[in-house]
Amino acid sequence: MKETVATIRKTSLESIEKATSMQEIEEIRIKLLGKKGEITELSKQMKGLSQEERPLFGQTLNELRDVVTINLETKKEELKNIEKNIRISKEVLDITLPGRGIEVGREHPITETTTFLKEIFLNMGFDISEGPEIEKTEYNFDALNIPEAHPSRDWQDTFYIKENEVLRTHTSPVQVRYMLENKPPFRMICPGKVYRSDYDVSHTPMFHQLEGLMVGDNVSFANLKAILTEFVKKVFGETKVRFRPHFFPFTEPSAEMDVECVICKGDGCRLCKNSGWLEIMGCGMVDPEVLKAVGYDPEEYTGFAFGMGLERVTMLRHGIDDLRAFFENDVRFLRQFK
Ligand code: 2NL
Repeated sequence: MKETVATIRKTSLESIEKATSMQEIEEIRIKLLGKKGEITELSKQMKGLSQEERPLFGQTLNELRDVVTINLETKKEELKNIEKNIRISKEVLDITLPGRGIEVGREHPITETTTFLKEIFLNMGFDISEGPEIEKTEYNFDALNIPEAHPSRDWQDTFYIKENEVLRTHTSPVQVRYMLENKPPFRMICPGKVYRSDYDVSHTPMFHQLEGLMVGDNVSFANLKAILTEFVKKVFGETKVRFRPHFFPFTEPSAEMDVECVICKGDGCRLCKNSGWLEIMGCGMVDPEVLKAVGYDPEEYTGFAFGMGLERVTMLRHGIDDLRAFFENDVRFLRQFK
């Protein structure tokens, strides 16, 4: 028995020493200490020994088990280290390779125009307000004197969320909210995204507007002309403007404002359809019905309002002739604007 132990000890320590892989180590462990391993089988022979022989044999077996276990663990660590070193030596990092370029985005021209226009109005004392893109029909239509049967209310033109909830079709409801929350006198603008169910070469279902509103106790059409003319000068430089009569449900009187064509300077070209003029925005004196709807007394206060499409203003500023370019986000297009 003693000899068997000594032989197992000798051969197992030798085979552990010779092992060259983790798999080999595991195989040796099973061969010795597994369910049917040599050492396990030896311990089963304890039963056949006398009371006096047992303790010594037990001790010898425990020692054998300990020495084998320790040697297995030590070898395992050794092999792990070797494997790690091999892995690391294969990991070559070529620090002379050029780095991958990081693509840098560009500010969208619509954003740039919005910031530019906001700055102009801020300098003229206007407050800036924003509101939700999902609006009550009450604020989007009713408060703005838009009749129940007006075509713009039709589900074919407006994205309805519920019977009385829409994606705002203009930024005007922001102004309604502003009037409900503030007392005149004030002047404010509201830029933002608006939605209409319309999609062709010159219309996208989402586009951007900037509207403005000034209310006080003596706000006149002369004030409207002065402010808007000054604004247009800041955007397009010294240029002729004109106001043409128009109709909007929420202003009375109403007008459309034109600037001299930025391309032909009034001579007539393709852009201005030979008229020499470009429409830049709609405007007018706030209709008394709108003032009443937000609880203002039209005898006490008057106001003017205006609205413009930011895509259109951006196209005129940069000579872009296709609206769709704004929504494709082709970096080659965006890179042209510094
Ligand atoms: C256009 C015309 C306009 C307004 C918007 C407005 C808002 C309130 C009251 C009265 Cl709360 N008016 N906004 C007025 C006139 C014209 O926009 O062609 N926009 C692209």
